[in-house]
Amino acid sequence: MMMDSALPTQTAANTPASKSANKPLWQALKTAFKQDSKHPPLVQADDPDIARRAYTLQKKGVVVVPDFISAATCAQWQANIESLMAEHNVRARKNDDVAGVDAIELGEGARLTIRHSNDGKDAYDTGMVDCFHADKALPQLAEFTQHTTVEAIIAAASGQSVERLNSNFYFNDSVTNPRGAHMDTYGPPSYKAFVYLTDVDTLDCGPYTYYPGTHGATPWRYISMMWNTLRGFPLTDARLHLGHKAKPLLAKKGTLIISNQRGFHKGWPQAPGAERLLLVNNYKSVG
Ligand SMILES: O=C(O)CCC(=O)C(=O)O
Repeated sequence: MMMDSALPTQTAANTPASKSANKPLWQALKTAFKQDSKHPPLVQADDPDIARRAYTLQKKGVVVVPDFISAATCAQWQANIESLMAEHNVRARKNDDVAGVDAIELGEGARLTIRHSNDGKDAYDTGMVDCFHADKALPQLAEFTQHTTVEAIIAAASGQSVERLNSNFYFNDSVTNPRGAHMDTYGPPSYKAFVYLTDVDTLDCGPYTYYPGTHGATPWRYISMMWNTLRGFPLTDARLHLGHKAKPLLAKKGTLIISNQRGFHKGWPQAPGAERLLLVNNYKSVG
């Protein structure tokens, strides 16, 4: 077992944020402002379904597509992930009384991480399992990780082609203290595509939660960044989002959610005993 308390920021949930979160404030504000002064491109797609979804993604920062992956495939992938976790005794290790992140190398860059706590100012996501490059360990996930529709929607919304950086799975079991609202970046947008592999149809399940509209130019981004500097929090935290409504995205397994990670988002706190499993692809625009 490798215990590495120097790894707490290395979850898919916060890696992009942590890279930029410690920039000097003036530089960060300049980066945010440069992005905010750009006009959104025209949505361009021949396929009307893609165009419609891209328009919603561009306008709201998030789009939800039900029945994207069949229930049978979700069940198959869930079984594959469960056996991978069983092989590495993950459910038992989640209860170890240790600090930091427990990391298990799976080869070819795939890595299972179990968050026990964050060593920063707040503890969060205790018990969350985040598997990096899950598709390297489980190639059968390619039907989702390499899905061209997802990339087409993001490209039509952003006016740029996209590159997939990594594909992870998140397994949340009784994560009652998820990370609070945050943006992954205040610079050029990055996107994530999530697919629920279990039904996430009650708040107890801990749905992915988005603040629609916060991906665009909003004064709260700047106020929040200045506030964080004063309080010593990462610049990407979104502790002030007055007037924006959190939208917990309740949905059945197989539902696809694409979100612009410049917008404020978080996981909803789970009830003790609740479980949630999802896949997530992380994309960046490549001009
Ligand atoms: O687990 C969740 O619902 C939130 C995930 C998140 O914040 C992220 O991937 O950036």
